[in-house]
Amino acid sequence: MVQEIISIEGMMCGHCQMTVEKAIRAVKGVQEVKVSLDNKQAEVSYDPGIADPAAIRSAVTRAGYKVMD
Ligand SMILES: [Cu+2]
Repeated sequence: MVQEIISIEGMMCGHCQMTVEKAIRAVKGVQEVKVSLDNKQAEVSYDPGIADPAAIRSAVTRAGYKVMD
């Protein structure tokens, strides 16, 4: 399992936080997601054999938010 922290821009409220969390959780291979509105980041644990970091980032983008790294 790989753990990664992704910086995300554009989250304004708890709804945004939930939207991002859901979007990342829907990526195949993602085990655990914790999105922090205050820190503007997502802590993601995933199986690197199944999920790839690009898929996680594009899920955030597709949800309407911006990945900062
Ligand atoms: Cu919001």
